[in-house]
Amino acid sequence: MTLQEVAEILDVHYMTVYRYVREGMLPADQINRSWQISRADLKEFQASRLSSSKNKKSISKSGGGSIKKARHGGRDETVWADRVLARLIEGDEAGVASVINSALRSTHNLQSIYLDVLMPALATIGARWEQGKLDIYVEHRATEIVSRLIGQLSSKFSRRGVDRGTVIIVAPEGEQHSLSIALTADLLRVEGWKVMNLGANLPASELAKAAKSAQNLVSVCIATTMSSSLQETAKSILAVRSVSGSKVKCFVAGLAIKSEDQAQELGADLWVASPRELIVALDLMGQKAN
Ligand code: B12
Repeated sequence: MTLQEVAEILDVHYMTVYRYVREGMLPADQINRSWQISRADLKEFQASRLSSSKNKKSISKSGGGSIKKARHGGRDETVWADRVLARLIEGDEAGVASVINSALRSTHNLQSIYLDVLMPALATIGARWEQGKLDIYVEHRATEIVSRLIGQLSSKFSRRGVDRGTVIIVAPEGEQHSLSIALTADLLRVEGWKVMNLGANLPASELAKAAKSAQNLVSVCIATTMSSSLQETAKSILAVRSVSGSKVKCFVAGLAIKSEDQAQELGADLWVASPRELIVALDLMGQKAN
């Protein structure tokens, strides 16, 4: 069964089913681009949910093969992320590039390099800086290294041919975190979307102009890291709606967004907790439209 079919049975949003899969609670196999869930696994999942109020534990398929397949960011990626982290803290740009190139040779794709290697390294740097274990300049230097590196990497993975529609990706006024947008933009381009990356700190009125000018606009994704920017996020969504109506789906993402309810309060159609979820959500939207 597809994520949508399972969502109907469980009476939840399909992104919630996707989250169950990502978190290893519901075994699934990825066939071509779509996730497939067996009826037996769904039955087992439903049974475990019934008893989970008493005993909250996730199910695992005997042998565990499918769960492993459905998960990203395994032990391998952790090792690469640790290597990248060490080089980033040293400010060794050539060293970071060399570790990334080795990781790429060992079957990692761009998505895995960005999300399972670079992103955890950045998160650790952010956490150490927050704990006062790392100087601000080290964090800034690491950010600059990663920005330059993704610029080089993305050109290696550029895709030619007919695009699947335009996706705008942006962070609202007041927000300086643009790296996650750049990473996500690259990953969407690899998936065949035409991406208009508007970067960070964009006023809502300018976003509306961009949305109006975009050809075949499918979706706008607004990334918010700081909770102080949430009001601007809501304004941005309103601005998009004022020029595009409801045909363009508005997604929200980023550390400041914690739930689907919050996303709806902001006026969004959907919350995507990670770039991978955005990719899946756009795929599912495309499948529905066809
Ligand atoms: C780099 C960085 C900066 C750089 C940004 C440069 C740039 N060009 O982007 C600079 C130095 C400018 C900066 C500034 C600040 N930062 Co800062 N920063 C970071 C850092 C180290 C990495 C951010 C990043 O790009 N991560 C990569 C992304 C992809 O990972 P992620 O944020 O965890 O995202 C996950 C989800 O939220 C989601 N997601 C996030 N963005 C998007 C976007 C899309 C489209 C999608 C689909 C999904 C998605 O996907 C990820 C999960 O898969 C983080 C640490 C961290 N945890 O990441 C702190 C961090 C985000 N910063 C933080 C803070 C506090 C600040 C400052 C207030 C510091 C200060 N006192 O000045 C300012 C705020 C400036 C502002 N007004 O925006 C906090 C935020 C805490 C919070 N949410 O309340 C963090 C978490 C550090 C920490 N541990 O305290 N920062």
